[in-house]
Amino acid sequence: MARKTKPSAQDTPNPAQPTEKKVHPANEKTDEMAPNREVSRGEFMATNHGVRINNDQDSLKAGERGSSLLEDFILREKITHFDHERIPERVVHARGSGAHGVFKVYKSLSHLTKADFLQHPELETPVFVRFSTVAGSRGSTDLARDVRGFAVKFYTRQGNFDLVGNNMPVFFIQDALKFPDLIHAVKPEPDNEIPQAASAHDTFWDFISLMPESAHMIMWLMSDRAIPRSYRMMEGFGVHTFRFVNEQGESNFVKFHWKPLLGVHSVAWDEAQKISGKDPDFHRRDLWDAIESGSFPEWELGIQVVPEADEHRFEFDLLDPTKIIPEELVPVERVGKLTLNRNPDNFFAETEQAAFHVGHVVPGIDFTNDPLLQGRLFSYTDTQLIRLGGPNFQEIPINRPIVQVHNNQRDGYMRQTINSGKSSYNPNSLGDGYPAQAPAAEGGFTSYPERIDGRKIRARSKSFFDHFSQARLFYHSQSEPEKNHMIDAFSFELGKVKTVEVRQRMIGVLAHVDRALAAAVAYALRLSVPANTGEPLNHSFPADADPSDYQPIPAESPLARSEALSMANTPKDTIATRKIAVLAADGVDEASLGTVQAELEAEGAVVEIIAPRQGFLLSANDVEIGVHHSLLTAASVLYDAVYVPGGTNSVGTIEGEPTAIHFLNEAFKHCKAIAADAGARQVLDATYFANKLPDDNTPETVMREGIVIEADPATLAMHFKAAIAQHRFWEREKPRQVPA
Ligand code: HDE
Repeated sequence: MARKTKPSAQDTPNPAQPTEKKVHPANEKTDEMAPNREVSRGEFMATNHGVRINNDQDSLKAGERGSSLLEDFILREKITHFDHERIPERVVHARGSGAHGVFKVYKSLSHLTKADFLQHPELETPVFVRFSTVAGSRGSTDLARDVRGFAVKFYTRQGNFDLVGNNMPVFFIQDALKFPDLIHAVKPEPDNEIPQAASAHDTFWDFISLMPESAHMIMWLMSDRAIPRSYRMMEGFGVHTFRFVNEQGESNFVKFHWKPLLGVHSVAWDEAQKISGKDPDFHRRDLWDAIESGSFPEWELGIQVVPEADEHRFEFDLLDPTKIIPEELVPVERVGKLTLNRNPDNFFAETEQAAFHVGHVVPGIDFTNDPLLQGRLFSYTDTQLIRLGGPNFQEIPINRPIVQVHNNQRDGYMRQTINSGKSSYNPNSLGDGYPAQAPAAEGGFTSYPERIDGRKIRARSKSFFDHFSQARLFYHSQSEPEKNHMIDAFSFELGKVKTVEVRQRMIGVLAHVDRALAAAVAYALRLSVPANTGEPLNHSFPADADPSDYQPIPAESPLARSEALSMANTPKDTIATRKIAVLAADGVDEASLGTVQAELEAEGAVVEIIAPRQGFLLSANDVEIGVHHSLLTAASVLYDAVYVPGGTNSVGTIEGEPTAIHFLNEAFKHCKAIAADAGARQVLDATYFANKLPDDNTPETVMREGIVIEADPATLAMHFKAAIAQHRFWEREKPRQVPA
């Protein structure tokens, strides 16, 4: 029989492994950068002074075996440029990934703000977004337990607005003065620079245990939010309370949110650690691949608006960055959509050189007196001066606004703008008074005239001293599996702390959040929960202060739970971009594999075939099927679900492959959806979860167990899709007896 050929993985457009850019949408900003874009295809090589190079293989020498000549400007230039290729990495958020996109508001927000980009539903505002981890170096793993940065630069017609947020809505500290301390504590320890990209060490927990204001943030950091499945599946938060100001000069407080349309999902901690070895670029690759394949990541912009008159309505202070406004108290209104649709052309030029600044605001958006925000307003420009090497970093293509800039700032290293004319000062008459100041009606920025009365004082407002009520609210809002993950996370992190006093002190802090939580962590560390002795909890107070003035004030949140705080309540209605592994070998049943694959791909899932060998496999009916990975280059932790198709020979081979059985065991351990053709049941019988296989295929069983065994491929696909959309079956961990 003649062998039919199905295009191999190498020829098939594979959304997860593109060989060439397919989607390249342009926008006003990417067009504006075009003159800086270099494309060398079809061109000759030249030196930086534009002279064509004839020989890029050999340096200039005195004779074939002679010494190199100083005269060789080609060698000197190339080596010199290379020697200077590196710039300092960001002092925090060094590891990141960026993408271009667009933002559109759903309907005009003119009643709240005069910001132009929030007025016109038909207007597409270009954006550049950078996601990041905080603690690790530029080359560290994406899957560290950490906060994620979520920085958005809007290139608006009124100049750039940067919303420099995180994937958690609160922060560790209340005052910018403590930021260097926090970062010194979490970064690798200074004597041996260990550990990389991890908070699980003594200095971090020493600091945290002495700073009870961090309690709320620590709950978020020990939750699964700190190990996202994808940048595309994280929420984003502006953290601070900002101000909207409308055309009439009226101001409202506003909190910014980003809500991912794919829902909020995480991986398991064991999985995260393994991904860090198998593919440390997991999030970077995931973002890149999704955009290349046209599965554009999307978020809705949400706002919580609080009228000025309600500033003191809450039991917490709106200026305190360790507090959220629970969505039950002020609902999040979804007002627009962000779509990322284009990868950068060059990582360094765009992602690495992107300079975000929380102080980049446009008319209609203004600051509040949050002391953390106020400190940030200084830090972001200052840090670019050292990182990007001088005051002209705003002229780098990725940073410059789409509007032309005219002012009297001049010169400095690497100046790009060629300012014409004699006058570079204001007032001037020689330049006819230009550039002119813009009246507010012409878009000139005017600060909100907030009334300020006060004495100059280095102190903290008493309204910032409830450190535990929202930490408690967060913990109590989690599902049982989420609570278990947090207990495990605390036990892991504190278990890595060598100083027992620090562990013990931290248990004491946790006891103020929830005694059961503290007891569970104490049990794992073989410590006990101390009685509340009234010992000072807060060690962060000024030299001459009375320590008792700086201790937390006990308070209760008016809410027992907030649904929005638990990822268990996230929408679970799509399998788009989920990665499904198919374990198959020669002799696979092509028809059933094809049906299931087509059904999954029709809903946007990415299906990859994993076989004992690379290249292709031959189905039972002699069709060549492209292989994406061999069992050697794949790993279960890189997929969301796994399917074993039928076909006697294929099933026999997979059953006899220990790596394939390990793949399934791990997928089970990490609570993923698993499906097998009824003819492949023997493969599942070879796993450690053989005695946990469901007896039936009813939707209730599938939704409880996440395992489908079925003969009819269409029925199998239907149940499997429902299971994949659930993301993970955390309940499987319940006995917490799953072998490693
Ligand atoms: Fe940052 N932060 N930060 N930060 N931050 C930086 O700026 C700083 C804070 C955030 O992808 C730095 O360009 C201070 C909160 C993101 O390029 C630096 C304080 C939030 C990014 C800096 C904070 C953030 C940064 C380092 C306390 C969430 C990455 C490199 C007062 C709302 C942006 C740089 C990117 C980066 C200072 C606290 C978010 C040093 C002083 C709170 C997403 O300027």
